[in-house]
Amino acid sequence: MFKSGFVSIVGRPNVGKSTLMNNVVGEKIAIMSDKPQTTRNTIQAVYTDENCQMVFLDTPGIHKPKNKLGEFMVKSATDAFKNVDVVLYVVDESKKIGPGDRKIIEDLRGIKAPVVLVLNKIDQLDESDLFELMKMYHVEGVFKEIVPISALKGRNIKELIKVVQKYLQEGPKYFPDYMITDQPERVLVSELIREKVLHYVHDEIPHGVAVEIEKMKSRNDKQIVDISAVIYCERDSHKGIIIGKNGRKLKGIGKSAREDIELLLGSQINLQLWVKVKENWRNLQNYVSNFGYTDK
Ligand SMILES: Nc1nc2c(ncn2[C@@H]2O[C@H](COP(=O)(O)OP(=O)(O)O)[C@@H](O)[C@H]2O)c(=O)[nH]1
Ligand SMILES: [Mg+2]
Repeated sequence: MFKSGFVSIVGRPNVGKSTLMNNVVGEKIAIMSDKPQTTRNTIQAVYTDENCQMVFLDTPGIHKPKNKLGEFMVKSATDAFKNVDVVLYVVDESKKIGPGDRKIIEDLRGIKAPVVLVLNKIDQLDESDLFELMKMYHVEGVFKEIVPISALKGRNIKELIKVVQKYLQEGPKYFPDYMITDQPERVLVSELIREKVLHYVHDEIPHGVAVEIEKMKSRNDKQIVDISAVIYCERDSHKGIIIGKNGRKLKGIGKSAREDIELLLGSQINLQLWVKVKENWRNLQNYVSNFGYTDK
């Protein structure tokens, strides 16, 4: 019997949802960073083996929205509670259930799909802490199972797959074997660039960064793809920081983005980056939509 289904990955920002999804499918589909709210869209990644197919939905972290972009992100995340076969609720090694998690747990009580608690970052826990945490979540009475993992170190991922498989029904193969994501190449490329920007900048700048691919075209004669992209930020001062002294930071961003994009596309890349300012874009609906943060 072949089983299949949709599995959403939900939880607060920064608990490791994207890292988990990437580890499951073995490719970098969703960008990761130590900044909260890195993921802005719901991203699908497909895991297929001989017995089952799971379509994972990586969602933006659930938080209090402060602008139109935030509203879109939280809506995408909470929509992922509905019409799925299994929900993976990811938490990290925090010792207490804070108000953010409390709200999510209460929402999860009302849903139909089975909820599996994924306790991530166990590489940062000793055994007695792990036991205490499992007990703390167990008494909530919401979770069908509790699976401790380390998404970063790849620990216990296979066991997690087995647990999810248990809760799936017989079903079709929705996607061909070779397909691992619904994200178009252009989007993956712009996300990789955004990831590098996040890596290089701090404070409030990352939240106001968006990347738009203006051109992406392979040359006929050679195995080279020309890409030009604009990094948008919200202030002139931010633009200066992203470019850096003598353009050094932008060069660093370009170099590491190019390396990742070459791995992704398997060809040589000629990458041109520009930085532009669009004040307050996160509150301007047309910009939020233009940057791809829109219901499909
Ligand atoms: N130590 C440790 N760090 C992790 C683990 N999983 C994720 N992280 C880190 O947590 C941060 C947030 O990860 P990310 O996947 O972007 O979280 P998301 O916001 O929930 O999608 C990154 O710096 C990851 O490297 C883990 O298992 N152990
Ligand atoms: Mg994420």
